[in-house]
Amino acid sequence: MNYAASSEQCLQRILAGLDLSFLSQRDGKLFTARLEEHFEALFSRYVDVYGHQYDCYYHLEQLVLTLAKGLKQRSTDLKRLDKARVEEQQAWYKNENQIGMACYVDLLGPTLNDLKAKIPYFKKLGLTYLHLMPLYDAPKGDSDGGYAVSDYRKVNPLLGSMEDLESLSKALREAGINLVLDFVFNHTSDEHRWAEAALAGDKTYQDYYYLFDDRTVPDQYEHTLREIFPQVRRGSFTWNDTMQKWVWTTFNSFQWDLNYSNPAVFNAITDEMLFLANIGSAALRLDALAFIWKDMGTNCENQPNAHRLIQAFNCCLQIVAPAVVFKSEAIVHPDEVVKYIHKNECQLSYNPLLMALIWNSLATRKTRLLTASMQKSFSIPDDCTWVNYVRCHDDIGWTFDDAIAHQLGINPYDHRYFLNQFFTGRFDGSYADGVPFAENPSNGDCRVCGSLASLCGLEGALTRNDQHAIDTAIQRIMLVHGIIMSIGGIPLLYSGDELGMLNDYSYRDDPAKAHDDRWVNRIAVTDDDLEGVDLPVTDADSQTRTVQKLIFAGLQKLIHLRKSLPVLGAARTHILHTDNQHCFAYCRAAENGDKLLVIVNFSEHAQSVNASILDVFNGTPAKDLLSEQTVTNDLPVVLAPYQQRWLVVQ
Ligand code: OTU
Repeated sequence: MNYAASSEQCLQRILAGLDLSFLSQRDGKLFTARLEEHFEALFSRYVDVYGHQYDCYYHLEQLVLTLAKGLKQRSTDLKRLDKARVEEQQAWYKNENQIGMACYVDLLGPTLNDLKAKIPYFKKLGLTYLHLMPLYDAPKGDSDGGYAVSDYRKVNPLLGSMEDLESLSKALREAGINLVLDFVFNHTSDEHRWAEAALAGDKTYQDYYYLFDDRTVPDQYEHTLREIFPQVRRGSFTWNDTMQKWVWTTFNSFQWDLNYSNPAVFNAITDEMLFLANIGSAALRLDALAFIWKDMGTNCENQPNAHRLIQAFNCCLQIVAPAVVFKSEAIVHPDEVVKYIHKNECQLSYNPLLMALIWNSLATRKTRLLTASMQKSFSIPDDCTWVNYVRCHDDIGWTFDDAIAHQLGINPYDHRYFLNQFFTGRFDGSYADGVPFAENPSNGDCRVCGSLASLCGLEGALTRNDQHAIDTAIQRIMLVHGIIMSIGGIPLLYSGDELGMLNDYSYRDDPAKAHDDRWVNRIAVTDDDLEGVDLPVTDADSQTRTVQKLIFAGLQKLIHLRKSLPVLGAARTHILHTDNQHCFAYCRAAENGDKLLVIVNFSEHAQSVNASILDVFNGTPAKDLLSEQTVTNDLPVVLAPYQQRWLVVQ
């Protein structure tokens, strides 16, 4: 369908009917110019989703009003940033200097003001991107780590105030660090004012959620739905006594799914989104975005209308706050993950496939699933970027492509069972200390929790006081970080991993956390941990302190090196085949001919890779930037246990 003519007419009518005199002359002009550029895209998505409803036009008009108010509230500072970013030749997120970290305010701060005081530490590490886990007002006790939001405009009082957040946001910007905030828009908490109005019987707000009088419709949906947290509740619906209705709750029972088939919900949440954009966030993390549209008879994930709505949100940002980009959090089948990645949808995306398969290769010491999967799925549009991570606050799910596994003769069901056994330490010879998560009694499905260091074997090694095992665990930690630093995209560290923090089992004594094993890898980092961690190891250092310093120094070195290599900015990645099943290799290649060849050894034995891998350098001798060794191009490339080489022409 061609929307051009109808969208133009629609816009003229809307503008003629709205009183936008609250905008300054300058803002008014800016607003009209941006609408002229982006309204057609917004209109087409909105009409595709809501056009069949009698009041679509009314809601679209209201949306334009919301956007105008959003622009009015945007600070001059941020408007300047919008202009700069729109005019940028190369998007900031494509730059080799980008290094991210995700942290919980209370676990690192513990308040926003304390976090501000840690900016020098962030700079020491080289961070340019800081994702603060949800810091909004949320129910006391269990709030799913803040992912049950009661008020998007209020900071959780334990962490500080909105003024504190704004001040931190400004300080980060001045320090060259991009602030990333969560946009939790699939659900609100049951204490959000919309939910409270629904509970009080207000029909308008009951329509903000999916409510059902009896089990008829929920049962029909549940035939095809996946259970996300089967350890806390079976199914995807929760009975509410007050309303005498079933509520759609994909996650916990206190997280009510928003009803996006109602355009008023889209508009209301856009208003909240613009508020978050106007705090000064450089990117919004779209939490659980795969779930926002429900279609009977499907698994209600990754539906076409979910994509349209995210594109519509993106248009709204282009109109009001174009400096802000979206980060997709789609932890789904790899073919679905990439569908969210587009300049007009999400410019950034977590790379859950790389994450899961790095762990797979650590367990199996084999790389064929990793290589085959990355060859199929790594490539995304040039104006977007991956956010590569090895651990985050969540569990690890084994979301690889079954078809590729089958082609390699791997039974995906059995293999996932093996991975769960391996990482929970139940497999003979495993070094990992993980905890099973969300075991589903119906289908045996399971995911894994645990800190990076504990999953890499450091916990067991320290307990046994086994120096060789400690060294090996540190090598694994460096290996996996080396990959996320060099494969292309923004590496995202998880707070505490830069110090090799071990699992924290204290959540088991806290009734608000005990049922959610993800808390085992949500670990407090204290000032004592940070203080002096960048100094050289001394005899006075405890074993733990020594390990922290070694890991920190190793990471600093990788970060420093990454920032010195423009080929890790805007360039392409080619995933290579090696003749050695334990080794993984890729080549970064820039338009100007610059190349970086990375080869990693996933096994605890020395390995070698045929010299033909060096053909990418066309006969020019290469050197390894990490070991500073030269490699001769007619001899196999030798790698020590868990060694990685970053090769460039000499
Ligand atoms: C996200 O994760 C968050 O990362 C979790 O911490 C939240 O609990 C959840 O949303 C609800 O807000 O199921 O196990 O992509 O994997 O969105 C984690 C699909 C989750 C899900 C993902 C979700």
